[in-house]
Amino acid sequence: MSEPRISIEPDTRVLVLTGAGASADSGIPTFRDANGLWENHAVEEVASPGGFRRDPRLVWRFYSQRRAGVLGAKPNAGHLALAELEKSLGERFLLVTQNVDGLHRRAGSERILEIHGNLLETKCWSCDRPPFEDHALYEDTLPMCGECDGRGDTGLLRPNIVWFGEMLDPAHLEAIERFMSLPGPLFFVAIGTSGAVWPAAGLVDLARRVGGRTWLVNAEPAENASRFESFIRGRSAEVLPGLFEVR
Ligand code: BV8
Repeated sequence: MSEPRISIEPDTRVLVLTGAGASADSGIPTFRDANGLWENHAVEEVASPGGFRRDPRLVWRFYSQRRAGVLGAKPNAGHLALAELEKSLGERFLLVTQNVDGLHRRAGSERILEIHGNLLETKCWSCDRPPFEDHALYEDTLPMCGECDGRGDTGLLRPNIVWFGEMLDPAHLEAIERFMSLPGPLFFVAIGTSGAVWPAAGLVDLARRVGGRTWLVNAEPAENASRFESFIRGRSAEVLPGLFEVR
């Protein structure tokens, strides 16, 4: 059976949304795998502002463990294929990732929105100093800002991650809307995502509203597969390298 291919004409824009499945072939556990992250830690404990307030040490141990995992991981063939596609399409391409592992950037992707943040960045909980690159592991010490007096709060540093219950960066959402609403045909390709987390899970509906064609590439049928026009079953590292045909 010939591989399903997505042929991209010269007037077509492509928006790709990736989820944890796109990094699975780099050894990063997905959220819904049997030993996924949800299993080891209750979400509300570690990926929410309340969890950080309650137990910042636990949260920093959880993110330090994941930061170490990412530092030891390498981009896979799927990440590299998307970086190649960006080179061929230029401004007609936009990558929106839910992943916080930084592997798309390491694969060479530049037209990228990390809508849930980045594990390798840290920011201050109390002041609005810009997030900074940080590979340090905080296993038992709690990192303090040092640039602010805590403004009556803790002055603790925190991972530059969008937690559950926190707003996404409005600039990211505006950039996505703008890209989707440009004139001409739009292709929306979601890769390795179960579509369980909002507002990322709603992007397929936005793509359809503007008349875009939609594909889901996933290792197994996901709960959200029915919202896509086409479903391509497979592992991203195997499927992506031969999937796109740029005309
Ligand atoms: C927001 C950073 C407005 C954290 C993440 C109650 C109170 C507050 C909010 C809510 C609420 N109820 C609902 C909400 C909204 C909430 C939400 O969606 N909750 C869900 C659980 C129902 N969303 C939010 O809170 C968002 N903010 O709404 O703000 C607001 C504000 C206040 C109050 C109300 C509303 C913020 C969401 C961002 C959360 N942060 N990440 C961290 O990483 O530690 S989300 C996190 O989970 C990941 O980033 C990722 O996005 C998500 C997991 O999803 P996937 O990436 O899809 O991964 P998953 O494992 O599910 O699926 C992988 C798929 O890949 C599988 O289908 C598998 O089959 C497949 N696969 C596996 N291997 C491969 C493969 N496919 C291909 N190849 C392979 N090799």
